[in-house]
Amino acid sequence: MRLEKITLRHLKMPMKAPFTTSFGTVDEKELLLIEAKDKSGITGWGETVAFVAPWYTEETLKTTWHMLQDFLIPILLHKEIGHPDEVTSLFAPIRRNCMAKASIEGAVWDIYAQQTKQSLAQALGGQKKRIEVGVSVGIQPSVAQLIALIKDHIEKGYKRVKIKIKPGEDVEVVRAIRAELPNLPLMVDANSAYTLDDIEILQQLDDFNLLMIEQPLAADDIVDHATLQKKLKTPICLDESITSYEDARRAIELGSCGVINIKIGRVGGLTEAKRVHDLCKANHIPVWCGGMLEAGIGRAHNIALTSLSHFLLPGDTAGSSHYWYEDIIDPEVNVKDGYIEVPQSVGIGFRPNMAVIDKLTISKEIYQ
Ligand code: OSB
Ligand code: MG
Repeated sequence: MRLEKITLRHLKMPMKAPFTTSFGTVDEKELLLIEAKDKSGITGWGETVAFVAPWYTEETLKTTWHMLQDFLIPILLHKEIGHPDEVTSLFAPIRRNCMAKASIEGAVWDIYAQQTKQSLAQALGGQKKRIEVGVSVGIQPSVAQLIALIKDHIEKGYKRVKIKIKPGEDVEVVRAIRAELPNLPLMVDANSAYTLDDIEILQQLDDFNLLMIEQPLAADDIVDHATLQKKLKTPICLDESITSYEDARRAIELGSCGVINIKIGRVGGLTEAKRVHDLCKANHIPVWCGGMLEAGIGRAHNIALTSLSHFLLPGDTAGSSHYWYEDIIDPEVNVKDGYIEVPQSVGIGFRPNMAVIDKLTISKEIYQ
């Protein structure tokens, strides 16, 4: 393939409910959509997952735009590409900026899948016809509201619930949930809000039969996570700490985690995500697909990735209507009885809804 025209759109999407973690609140999602056109006329789509502020990782919406415009698009435009894996090598001289890289690499994978007349899931080697879905619930104003929300999600069929914790809103919150829902598949995500000084709090969480504790310690620290994992029965799941295959290899070698959450944007693309998946499979470390409050294009990529065999646990891949009044794809992502059907049509299996996209676009730039 040879990319001849790339359109970047900056979208602002109102969210149905604000999402609060240990580091802040998102109440409106901004994202970039990448529309890449191949010389054969096939169009592929990608989505950036960086937030406006750099609290989850160092990338922001503006840094992803800068990287795309000044480095990544010039590398790919008018270059002959045989297979999407080549994009990872072409981007290798550029350090990190994983979310920027992943967004355009995703569009290349979409084009490749269409050219080879496969679904994106098939192109990645995914076999599953449907995937299990969990839900991530942000920090709520009260424990009563949190429990009501969790019950609502269970009724909708979600297979597991993840809640966000932070110092002061942890053990007692989990205790209150467990008192009412003793058998709920439950996990917690701290987004790096703790240090080893908090070990006693984290050890108390061991008593609640949690599926895992996600990213309790610093994003760049797999050493302290290894120390902590030795003192906990509950598996640690790494999120922020794993930005590549090499990070995953080192974390597994050190014993820093029992589970890894894979996010396409965090590891720099589908090719790298698949490598992390394969490594975890070889090492018997279960993986699941994380979420970044994606709109439909990003969601479609997550679904395709989750069709790979070693995604053994439900992901943060809730349906479109969980986040959006109106999603940017047609049909929208639908969760039924806790499952999403993996589309079998060519490419990502969802059509971009141009009317909604145009309505939400606040600026647009064309590169050719
Ligand atoms: O840590 O997994 C996370 C949302 C924003 C940033 C980081 C995280 C999350 C979530 C929500 O947990 C996942 C989703 O529903 O998309
Ligand atoms: Mg997380």
